[in-house]
Amino acid sequence: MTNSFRPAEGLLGQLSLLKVTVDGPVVHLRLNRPEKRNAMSGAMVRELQTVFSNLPREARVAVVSGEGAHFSAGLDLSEVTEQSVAEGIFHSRLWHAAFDQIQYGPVPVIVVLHGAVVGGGLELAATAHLRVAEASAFYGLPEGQRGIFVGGSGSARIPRLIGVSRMTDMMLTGRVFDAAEGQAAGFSNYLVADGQGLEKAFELARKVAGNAPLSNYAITQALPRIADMSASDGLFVESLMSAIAQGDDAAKQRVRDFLAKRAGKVGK
Ligand code: 1HE
Repeated sequence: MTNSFRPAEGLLGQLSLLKVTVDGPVVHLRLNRPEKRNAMSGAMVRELQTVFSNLPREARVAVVSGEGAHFSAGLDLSEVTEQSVAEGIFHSRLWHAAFDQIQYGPVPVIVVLHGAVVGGGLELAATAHLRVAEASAFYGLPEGQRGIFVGGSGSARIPRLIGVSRMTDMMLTGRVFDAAEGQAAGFSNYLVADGQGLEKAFELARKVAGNAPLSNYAITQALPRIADMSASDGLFVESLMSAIAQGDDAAKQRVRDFLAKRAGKVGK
């Protein structure tokens, strides 16, 4: 699968800070600023928003990775030194809009993590639906050391992965988690050897792309929202979502296939 990717056409093929390639239902985005360790400038965040607002119609899943030795060094610090308070708010809100477009866009997103996954890079990783980490990955939130605070949705999304207590420790003390600690803490769903992350992500992408699109949509859209609701409201939404998913022709066919012994069993 890795070799059959082609450059994206149109707008997505013309971006400068992201390389976008496509293989049928799989869209692969690479953060492409390795000389700055994929530090995320406002322009890069806008390009991410552009991609996830303009995915090809046939896209069913997206894989995000970083070029060079690191996934991302986070916020481009060269852009914040002269920022006013108002500009800081608008800048943070730009990240929120772009990252919402990733989490609540039309397709599941799998991110491949290696080297530094820090600050805004970790906030981006937390926005994806699945995380594959290579052994070189390490996680940090140096905002405390830099005298700033997370501004790319990390305060809402990172505690969902590792809890408020671990995030507080990382921010107050500068504690860094290595890949094994990150896997145990909940940063990654899968931990693989160096150089194996993309292969694992594409294997997962094939499985995800094989699901009914409405089912994937329900999983990525309803689950995180239900987690933010009261149990009573959440269960009501669950009933609606499950009835909508079940009512889809793709679901009916899949259930019929299982009953007729044409579909695989769990774990097979
Ligand atoms: C950068 C950035 C950056 C590197 N903004 N330019 N993030 C941080 O505090 C992380 C800061 N970066 C690092 O700690 C290290 O660069 C790394 C551990 C990620 C990688 O180390 P290394 O030795 O491979 O690279 P380097 O030599 O430190 O950096 C290479 C170049 O990238 C260098 O520029 P050059 O012109 O001297 O070659 C660095 O200045 C540049 N660079 N990281 C700008 N972050 C929405 S709010 C989110 C808040 C945050 O993300 S705060 C965390 C910011």
